[in-house]
Amino acid sequence: MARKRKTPEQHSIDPAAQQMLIRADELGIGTAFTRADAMAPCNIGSAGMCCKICGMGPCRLTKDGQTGICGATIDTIQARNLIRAISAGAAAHSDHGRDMAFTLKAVANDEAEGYIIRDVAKLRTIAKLYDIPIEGRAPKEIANDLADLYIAQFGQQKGEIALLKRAPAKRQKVWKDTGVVPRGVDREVVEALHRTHIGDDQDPEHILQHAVRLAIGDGWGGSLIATDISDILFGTPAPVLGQANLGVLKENMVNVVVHGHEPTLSEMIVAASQTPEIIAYAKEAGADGVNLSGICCTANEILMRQGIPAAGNFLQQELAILTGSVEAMVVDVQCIMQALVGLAENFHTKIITTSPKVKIKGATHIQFDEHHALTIAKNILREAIDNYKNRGETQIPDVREDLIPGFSHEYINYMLGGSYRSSFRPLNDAIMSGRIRGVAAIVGCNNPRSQHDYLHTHVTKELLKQDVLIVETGCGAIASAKLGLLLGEAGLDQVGPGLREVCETVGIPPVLHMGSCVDNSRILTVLTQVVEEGGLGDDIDQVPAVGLAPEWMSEKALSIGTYCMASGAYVIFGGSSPVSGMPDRMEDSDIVANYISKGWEELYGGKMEFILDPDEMIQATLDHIDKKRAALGLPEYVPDKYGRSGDARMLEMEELPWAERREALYGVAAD
Ligand code: NFS
Repeated sequence: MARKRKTPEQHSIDPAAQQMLIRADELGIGTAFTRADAMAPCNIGSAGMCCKICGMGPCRLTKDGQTGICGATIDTIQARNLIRAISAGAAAHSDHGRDMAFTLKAVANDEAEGYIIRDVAKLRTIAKLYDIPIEGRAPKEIANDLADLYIAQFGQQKGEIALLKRAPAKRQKVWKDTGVVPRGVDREVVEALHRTHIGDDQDPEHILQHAVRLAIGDGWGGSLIATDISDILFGTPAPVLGQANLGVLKENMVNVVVHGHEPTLSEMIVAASQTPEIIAYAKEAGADGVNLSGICCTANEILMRQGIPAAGNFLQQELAILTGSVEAMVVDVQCIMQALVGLAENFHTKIITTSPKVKIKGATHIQFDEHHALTIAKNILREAIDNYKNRGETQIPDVREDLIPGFSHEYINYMLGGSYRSSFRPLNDAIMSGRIRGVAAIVGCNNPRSQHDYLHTHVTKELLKQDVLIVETGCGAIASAKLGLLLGEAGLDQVGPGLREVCETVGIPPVLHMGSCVDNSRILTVLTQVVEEGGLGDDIDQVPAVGLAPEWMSEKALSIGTYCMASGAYVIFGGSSPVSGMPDRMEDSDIVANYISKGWEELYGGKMEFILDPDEMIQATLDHIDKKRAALGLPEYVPDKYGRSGDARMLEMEELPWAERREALYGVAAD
């Protein structure tokens, strides 16, 4: 039976996406949206009940009590599938971190054309954490030592990853006591693969304990390394004005879309696009210049540092090409759909792969090498400019939103008190008083199995009404950006009164864009600083905070969820659960689903759950926040307690005659 096709409105809440889906239909071109309609997910595999780790299978377990040919139970199979997904995610983030560390090493040794150390202050701050001498030394000398230390974290065999000491002291003890301290980033990933080979570790809880260990190696290892070095080389983000959605593509310019994850190449393309020779070359080709934009986390990296617009999130990569206006889509690693190449054949767009790790049949490969980055970036741009003359009919949706990204933890610290009194005190105080009920991190992907951007933005909007401060990264952040929630003024009318007051006083949007997915490590740092500031417990699991990935789909998201859980957070995934198991099985006998929730909570104070219904997700978030508030002895959250001071009150008062205003403000009776 043919599956029912969804309408563009059912596929996405984004009007730009809807417009491109209509165009795709008219042109008879398929996209991930229509392919998802046509392809029913395998309900055995999606619930984690299929084992294909050896040649006797695949064994598909569909009845309670059934085992694989080797005798593996459904719980063992689910645990093995889950840890393999988490290790692939951790490997992707961490390999990104490794490449950043090698780039830092090359920059320190004058071997990386075009790069400089932009944030010397951060370099010194980070180096000091590991007792690398900084006084009287040149930045490159310090960078060389830091690069060596960071490179060593990947191949380290014994001991513990050096960055773990940046977690709260109590958390480090939890990890030691539960035996999940990662020794080296690579070692834990390799061990996960070994343990899940046929005939190895078969105790689901023991397998999953290692999942925690390897995920900590991602969050507090590979990802944190990636974020640190990106900031050192390209600058620690601070608020800038940016734009998001397909309407950032321009008719009269050569459109180059950078897509993927690593900032090393994209930062150089930004630099190259602004050189006089490239601008002149574009003008010779009849364009007004080169217009850069991004997709996925590459977009986030250059958006928050340079204000380069984001053309969209994960599900918009094909839609950008459907505008007919993209001369080149330059991709590096991760979240790149193979379908791009076939889709681009309908237009003039060139898909240019650049990573030695990623090639796609039919794409043009121009290999990136950080030693000659600027030259390669210029070559890529020339290739795009040469393609401008081949552009056919275009249709660029006139849809874009302004946003202010760039909330690194350094900037959050600064914005709360300025240069002299920078601290997390005001944030902690606002949470303690109940002006801010709690904090939610809403992160992760898009997934065509659910309506594009709906879950992200629905959950975000509802939590804002409840005075929950939101931080976002990845494709979730781009979803909110497109709705205008990342702009102070634009978002505030949709926000609870207490949170609104804080945002108005500090001058921030109610949703803080903290960067790409590897930058979820920034959230760990913020939570640690909140703990160290005092008043909200002495470990992350006591902070009234929840992490959500409402539209997750990638293995990286599972790794992020696991390390956030291991750090003490309650993590909620939307969509289907990879460990949901057999539908008719008694809930209590779902060993893996129970273990990652209740079992992990006992051990780490955090837990991981998959919740399909968005309103249940919201309720679970609020319940958890309120539970944590109560455990800290904080006053119960009262929705309308605040909101009578600050800008809102001043605006109302402007309406009053002076005598009445004076009375209201200072309690001095009118004469
Ligand atoms: Ni994160 Fe960033 Fe987006 Fe998902 Fe992919 S881009 S690393 S994995 S799809 S959020």
